[in-house]
Amino acid sequence: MAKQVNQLERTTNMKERTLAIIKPDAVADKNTGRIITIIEESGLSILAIKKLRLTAEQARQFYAVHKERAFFAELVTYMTSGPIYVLALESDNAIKRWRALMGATNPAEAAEGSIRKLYGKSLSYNASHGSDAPETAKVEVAFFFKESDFIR
Ligand code: IDP
Ligand code: MG
Repeated sequence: MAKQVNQLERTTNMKERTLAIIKPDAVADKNTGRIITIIEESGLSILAIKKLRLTAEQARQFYAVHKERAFFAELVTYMTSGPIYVLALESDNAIKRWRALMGATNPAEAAEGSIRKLYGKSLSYNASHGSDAPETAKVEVAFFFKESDFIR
């Protein structure tokens, strides 16, 4: 029994969470459903999903790591320009899997069939966000969700 429980814990611990955002351009273009279909068909599970509009303060805080970059003000304007969907996703290797589905930051360099290739317009207006590492995923998921929001 104890062995089975340990086995179960190991299996559970292999699951990883990541934060996905369907950005304002993709929502305005009515690509939300198509992006959620890609998520569902990939095997990533949606633990929680929410529609909201970021305030400038929230956008500055969420993207604080980029605050010294030349594009920071443009990024905050873009991310607050309309509603977004935030999703907590879970699977084995969720962070890498979601970033692979999104494609490269610049849609022009993103792989054929990736979300940014399909729906992104430019390096700034690139349709989606994904956490880039386990530490950032934890912070980003907690930015929008609490543990009791997650439904399996
Ligand atoms: P990522 O979203 O692929 O992780 P980051 O380098 O973390 O890429 O940049 C965050 C976001 O800032 C990008 O998704 C994009 O919307 C925007 N961005 C990144 N680099 C540039 C740039 O050089 N000019 C304008 N916007 C940019
Ligand atoms: Mg990033």
